[in-house]
Order: sequence, then C-alpha cells, then structure tokens
Amino acid sequence: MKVKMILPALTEAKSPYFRPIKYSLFPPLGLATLAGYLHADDEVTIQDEHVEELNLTDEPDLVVIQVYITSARRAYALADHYRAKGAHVALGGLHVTSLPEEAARHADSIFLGPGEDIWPQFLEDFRRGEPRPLYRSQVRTLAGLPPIRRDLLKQYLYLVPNSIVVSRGCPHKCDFCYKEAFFEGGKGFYTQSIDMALAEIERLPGRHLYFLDDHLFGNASFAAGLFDGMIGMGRLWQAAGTVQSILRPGLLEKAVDSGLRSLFVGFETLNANNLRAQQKYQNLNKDYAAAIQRLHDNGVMINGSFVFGMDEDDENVFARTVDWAVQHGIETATFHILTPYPGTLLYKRMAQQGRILHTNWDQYDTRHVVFQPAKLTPEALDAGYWRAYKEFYQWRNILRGASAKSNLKGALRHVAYAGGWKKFEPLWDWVIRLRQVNAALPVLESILGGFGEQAAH
Ligand code: B12
Ligand code: SF4
Repeated sequence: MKVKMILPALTEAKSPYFRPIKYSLFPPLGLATLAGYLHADDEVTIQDEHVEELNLTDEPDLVVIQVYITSARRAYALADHYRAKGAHVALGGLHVTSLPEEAARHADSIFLGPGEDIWPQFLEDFRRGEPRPLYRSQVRTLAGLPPIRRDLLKQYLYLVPNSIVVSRGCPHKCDFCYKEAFFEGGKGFYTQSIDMALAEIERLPGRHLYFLDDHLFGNASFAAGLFDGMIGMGRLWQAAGTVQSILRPGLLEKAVDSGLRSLFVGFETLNANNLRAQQKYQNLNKDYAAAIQRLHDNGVMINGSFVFGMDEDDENVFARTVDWAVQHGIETATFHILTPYPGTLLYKRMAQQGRILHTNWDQYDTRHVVFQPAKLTPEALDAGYWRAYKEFYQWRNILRGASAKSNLKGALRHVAYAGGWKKFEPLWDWVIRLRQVNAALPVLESILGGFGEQAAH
C-alpha cells in the first residue's frame, strides 16, 4: 500500500508572517507516530510543507493529513486534490476534532482526538475494504506504542530533530487552551511508562532534546522518575512547565541534574483577575519572581509566554508586561494575542457575548485580533502586540535583561540566546535556504550548556 502523510504549512506561507526559522524547528512527530502503525512493506512518505515543496503528482492509495486551524484551508485543498485522484483521504488533528463537520466535507475518514487507539483500528478496516467515515478516540493510553518512524523524517531540515513527547495533554483546564476540546470524551492527561520514555530517549542521537509535552512536570512522580533515569545520560534539554511546578521543592533540581537548560513558562498575564477569568488557577497567587529566580539560580534560561487581550487588559498592559519581563531577566518572550479556538470554553463565551469578529481560520494564529476586546480596540491590541515584540527584542532591552544576571557568563548567554533567536533572522533564512539549519545545532547546544559550563546547581 502506498501511503502519503502531509503536514501542510499555515496558509500564510508566502506572507511576511512565515518565519522560516520558527517553522524549521521541529519535524512532524505526530505523523511519524502514526506511521509506526503501518506495515514494514507499506511504501510511506512524510512531507512537511514548512520545510519542503510538496510533490503533488504522485498516486498514493491513502493520504493522511494533519490539520491545524491555520493550515485548515491548505489541508482541505490538498485533500480535495487527492480525492479527485481517487486516493482515500484521512484527516485528523486538532482542527478536525474541533470542527468535524467542516473537515468531513473534504475527507473520506475523519479522526477525532489522539490517534493511538483509532488509527490502528482504521488501518484494519481500510485493509479489509471497510473504512468508516468517522473515528472517535476513547481509549487513552500510550502503552504498546510502536517505535516512532523517525527514519521517515528529513532530520537535516530541522534545527531540533530530537523533539520528543512522553505524555499527552495536561492536568489543567485553562479556558483558552485547545486541550479540553481535543481530549473530550476520555482522559485529558496521561504519560508513557518511565522505562518506555527512557528507551525512546536512548534511541535519540546527539545531546540535545526538546520535550514538546504540554506539561512535562504535570505528573510529579513520573517526572521525578524520568529525570532520575536521565541523570548521567549527558543530555541538554528544553521543555515547557508551569510556575507551580517550578516552585515545587526538589523537582526542578532533578530536572537540572538531568540536563534541563531552558524552559518555556506560561506566565500568560500579570493580572490576577485575568487568571481567574481564564481559569488558570494554577498560576493564581504564585510568586512569579520567585519562580524566575529559582530557574536562573539553577542555570535555566526562560522563554516566557504572555497573552494580550484578556478582559482586564487595557492600553498599559503591553509596556507593563515588557518592562516586567526585561527587569526580571527573562531571556526570550513569546507574545500572543488571545485567540478563541473553536471548541474551547473561551470560544463559547465569546460567541455567546457576540464578540467573535470573524471565522477566517487563517487568522486564528495568535498574531491577529479575531474578537472584540473588552478594554481595548482591536487596532490598539494589534498595535500593542507588535510593539511589545519590537521593544522586548531591542538591543537596549536585551542588554538590560542581561544585566539582571548575577555573573558575566549568565549575561553573555542571555545576549547570545535572545540575540541569536530574534536579531539574526536574515542569517537564519540564509542557512535554511542552504538546507543547512541542522548544522547550527552545536551552536544552540553550546549556548544552552552555558558555553561548556555546568549549571550553577
Ligand atoms: C511542535 C509544534 C509546532 C511546530 C511543529 C508542528 C508539527 N511538526 O507538528 C511548529 C513550530 C511548526 C508549530 C507552528 C504553529 N503552531 Co504549533 N504546536 C506544536 C506543539 C507544541 C507540539 C505538536 C506535537 O508535536 N505534538 C505531539 C504529537 C505526537 O501529537 P500531534 O502532533 O498532536 O499528533 C497526534 C494527534 O493530533 C493525532 N493526529 C494528528 N494528525 C492526525 C491525522 C490522522 C489521520 C489521525 C488518525 C490522527 C492525527 O494523532 C497524533 C498522535 O496522537 C503543539 C502543542 C501540542 N500539544 O500539540 C502546538 C500547537 C499545535 N500549535 C499551535 C499553533 C497555534 C501554531 C501556530 C499557528 C503558531 C504560530 N502563531 O505560528 C503555527 C501554525 C502551524 C501551521 N502549520 O498552521 C496550537 C494549535 C491550535 C489549533 N487549534 O490548531 C497548539 C496546540 C499550541 C497551543 N496550545 O495553542 N507548532
Ligand atoms: S497549563 Fe497550558 S497546556 Fe495546560 S490547560 Fe493550561 S494552557 Fe493548556
């Protein structure tokens, strides 16, 4: 059987919003996971439109497309193309789960929720000639997951080929998050066994790892066991975690001992009423400054995530947030415009209040205003968002952030990481065009490793 798996690029691929370095970070791990269930004699290709031109002249029997909200329009065009050629088209992923009726118009089979139970079931039906139009995930487990087909990924096209996921979902329920919609009807948070996760890590070459788990620290005993098992492996790794988990005594230290060097932290907002409204209770009354201090004392750099446009946000929120982040020496920041993804509680609330401005999914990318803010105009929110990025990454502020570090090595690392990510984008574009992005991995490893120095802890 000939199987073609596609990760379409967001529809704005040719627009100024397409940042080659951002989209050359991680290979399509979800598709490689699904490919693990195919037979050894199936002919399989995975194509990722973020990093390569798609070949659309082939004649596969089965086409599998992963659909995100911002790539939905492109995904549907590709689906229509292959259906016209007679292929069976399977659509799955977050957007299909949120809006199954929309996706079903372009597919022979649609898949709701994670793929580990429904995908093998579909493959059996398909091989028997009896595929169903709809599969809905119910059994949530990562036990017995076949090895991920990393051999099908063009690793050299990515800065971070070693991305890894050892859990699914998250124990929390923030109302703007995709998570509740995607995991509806079953468990919303579950992990692999520690042994299985360690075996997967052992299989990955080199030093650097990036855990893409929503909340790697979400199950403290799993995380502690994992980190204990990784001590001595010589890894350098990055991941995402919550303020709450950073403050938990002991866990962060284990993570650092096993190679944690940079953490994406969802601060989201500095306003407690916003946190309450978004049901982000795990951040409420948590000492953000203490969490930052703990990370920095342990030699861990921070990518702070902030969301603009919540109901308490007014014209002051942008400058206040940037100033706070710089003052606390946060190395890199990711700003988002609040985005009500369909299927989320936030979307329902906004729709009930008549505040959804349009449903052009191309613009649901956290860089466009798609709803009516409470204390700002859409134009002011848009302008403030871009201003925040510009100001945070001004050299003046990068240097000010670096000066918050207690030693020269820390300050240099701050400048190299923040500057390397945002200030050298034309250089990144050039490296990507030469298809040499993976060659920059040793530079990233050197910065993460504190230029060869162990973390302070
Ligand atoms: C890595 C990542 C990226 C990477 C790479 C994406 C990739 N290679 O898959 C990059 C940097 C390119 C990226 C870009 C963007 N991302 Co992103 N990204 C992620 C992240 C952190 C991890 C994805 C991942 O690898 N998961 C692990 C694998 C194993 O799971 P999976 O991919 O979901 O696949 C499973 C299921 O979805 C399902 N499945 C998927 N497809 C199919 C198909 C079939 C047929 C079947 C049966 C099953 C199935 O089965 C798989 C196994 O269970 C997620 C957060 C998350 N937890 O998912 C955000 C996330 C997907 N990104 C998001 C967003 C908003 C974006 C951007 C718009 C950001 C931006 N402003 O540019 C762009 C849009 C990209 C696009 N093409 O449109 C949102 C998506 C919201 C939505 N409703 O679609 C998420 C959920 C983050 C968030 N919490 O808001 N992203
Ligand atoms: S903590 Fe993060 S991943 Fe978990 S529900 Fe909230 S936003 Fe989603």
